[in-house]
Amino acid sequence: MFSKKLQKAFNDQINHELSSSYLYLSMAAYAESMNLPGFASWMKIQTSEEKGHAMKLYKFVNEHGGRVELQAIEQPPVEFKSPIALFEEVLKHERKITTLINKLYETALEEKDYAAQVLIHWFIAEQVEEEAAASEILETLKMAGEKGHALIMMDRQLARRGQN
Ligand code: OFO
Repeated sequence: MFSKKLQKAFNDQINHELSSSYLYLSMAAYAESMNLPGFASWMKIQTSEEKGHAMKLYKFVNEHGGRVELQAIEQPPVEFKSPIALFEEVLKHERKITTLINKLYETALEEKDYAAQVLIHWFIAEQVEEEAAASEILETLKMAGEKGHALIMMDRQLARRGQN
């Protein structure tokens, strides 16, 4: 039995994942405006992944006898101060999502919904990867700098995401 409380929490999480997708698309647009095609490509792949996360939850809600109810998506930020600030924002955002996923898991525990718990395990592991990827890029950017040659090299490196 899919409790109303957990169903609402799942619908909220669908919204958070779609909002993430929208945020990364806005970050891609910023990168395009800065002539950083590699950064833009990385963000566009992230956009698709977030949509995939939302759809994983969507599928589960339907299969679990629930009802998907989509909610409004807030306007994401349009401007970012620099490529470093961009990835600081990515890391901050993913940490926020991790907290939300953990809360979703706590609700599934309270509601004794074992199927939901199994699904959320996947998201818990995914968040570890999401935070690690953002943190690694951020640290490299801070070390190498975000100007001239270093920025071009970083842009090329980010362009390789999804190619191997
Ligand atoms: Fe869906 O993991 Fe990022 O936000």
